Amino acid sequence: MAKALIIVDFQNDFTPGGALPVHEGDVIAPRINDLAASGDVDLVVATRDWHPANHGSFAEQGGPWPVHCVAGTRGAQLHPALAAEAIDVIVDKGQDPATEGYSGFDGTNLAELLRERGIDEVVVVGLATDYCVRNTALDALRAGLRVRVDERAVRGVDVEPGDSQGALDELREAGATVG
Ligand code: VGL
Ligand code: ZN
Repeated sequence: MAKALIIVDFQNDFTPGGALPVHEGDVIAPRINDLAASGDVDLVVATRDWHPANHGSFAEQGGPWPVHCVAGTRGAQLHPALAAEAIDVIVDKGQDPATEGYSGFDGTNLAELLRERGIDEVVVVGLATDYCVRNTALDALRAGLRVRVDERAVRGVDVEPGDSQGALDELREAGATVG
């Protein structure tokens, strides 16, 4: 069986200077690149938050977030510090205006892709720990995959202090390895 690295939403809008910046969101780039190049993973997937301009999660639509990651914009592009040549497949998510689309499995072919490639274990990294990393890792567990979250390669929004730590605790309780 095989292992995949899932890089969640490492995009310009989630890093300092972006529309919805995660504190120190950019500092995880070298760690992500190391994991992607380690030879320890058989497949590298990068998800992108890829919203229509009228996405329901945007404040102007009554949602909780500023406009971010609008499909095709600079803010939605993968962060330039990510070693693009290491990425095998890009999975766009959050395209349905009516659902949050936090999980890389939500409304995408990610589960099918992993099944086709014989993946039984995933390492989940990226942004943000308390939203899209959390939801993607929980869905991976529900899909029957072994899940490890690389603690050094994630950062969170922490709308409330401790949200990211809470998400990591929740993931551990749900069966993921966090370390
Ligand atoms: C995310 C908030 C809104 C994430 C995406 O990638 O964690 N967070 N959209
Ligand atoms: Zn979003």
